[in-house]
Amino acid sequence: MMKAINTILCLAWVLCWGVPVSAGDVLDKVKKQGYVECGVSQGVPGFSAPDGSGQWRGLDVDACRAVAAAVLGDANKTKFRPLSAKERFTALQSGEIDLLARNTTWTADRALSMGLRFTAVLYYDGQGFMVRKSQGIRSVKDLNGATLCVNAGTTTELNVADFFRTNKMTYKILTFADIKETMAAYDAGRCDVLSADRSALAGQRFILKNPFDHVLLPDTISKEPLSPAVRQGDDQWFEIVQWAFNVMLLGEELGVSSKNIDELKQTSTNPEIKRLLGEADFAAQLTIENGWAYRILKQVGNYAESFERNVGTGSPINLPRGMNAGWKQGGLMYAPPFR
Ligand SMILES: N[C@@H](CCC(=O)N[C@@H](CS)C(=O)NCC(=O)O)C(=O)O
Repeated sequence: MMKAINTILCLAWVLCWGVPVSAGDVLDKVKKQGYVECGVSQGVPGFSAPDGSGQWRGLDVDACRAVAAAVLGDANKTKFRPLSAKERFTALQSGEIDLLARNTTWTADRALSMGLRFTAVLYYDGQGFMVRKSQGIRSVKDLNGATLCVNAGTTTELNVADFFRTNKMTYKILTFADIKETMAAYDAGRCDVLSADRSALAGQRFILKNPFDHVLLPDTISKEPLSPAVRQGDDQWFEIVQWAFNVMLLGEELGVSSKNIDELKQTSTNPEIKRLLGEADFAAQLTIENGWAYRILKQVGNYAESFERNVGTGSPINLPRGMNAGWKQGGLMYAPPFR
């Protein structure tokens, strides 16, 4: 009887949440395969997109590279699997990928009903709207009756429904599985509005035929805390992924960058920096090799370096730090103490 109940429960788990995973499983798998496999987007510049030479780049990509540097000693021991918004959760649930780092919003439903654990917000975002300048639209309140192009399987799609209903506005929505199709439909004039995370729109405009014929409306209609996610059940892997990112934040806060790290390792008397750079870096607790935080900061850099390189004002995406500034600068980026 008990066996039958167990089988049913197990089947229900597998059907709803995928293959069960227990502590240590993912790290063992990653060590055996020799790389960390990360689910990424099909191309969102600044977050995850291949550059001219086919190298994946972006904030999400760096979060993944940090994990590889920590657990395998080399940030390049990564594989990136492009996934549509719809495919991404199944790929994680089934264990096809070790980590999802794909401009994914941390929501209650995804955390509580889908067997996922979000590790740490790597970019605080919100949903925005892009329109053609020639349309003369100034705010979302001018969008009554508009046709919108969005990606299927996203919070974007759900927020549009809430927003238009709440504001008693009518709308038509065209949804596409692939971002390229969404962009092409908007570019071809099949819809009046392109809606997505603001950070994505800032990068996506460069895919349009005439990027500066379009304008991003000032309104933000949602919270989109973007975070990597792992499967529930493997606490050890969760901690590794979470602390790999925390180290990037701590590096910025403590002024440790890929450029000055070797000098600071020799000369710093700051106790937290000394712990971080190898004296007591909790490697044993994470069951990885000592020096993991050093490897992340040396090979990938701190959060400020990653932000500037990928999406900052010095990059084509040109996003200000805003909410994504460190807490000492009045932003939301805050890592627990390293002690
Ligand atoms: N953050 C939102 C939206 C994520 C999303 O998939 N956005 C689209 C529009 S920019 C995208 O990234 N598409 C890229 C792709 O299809 O690979 C979510 O988690 O649902």
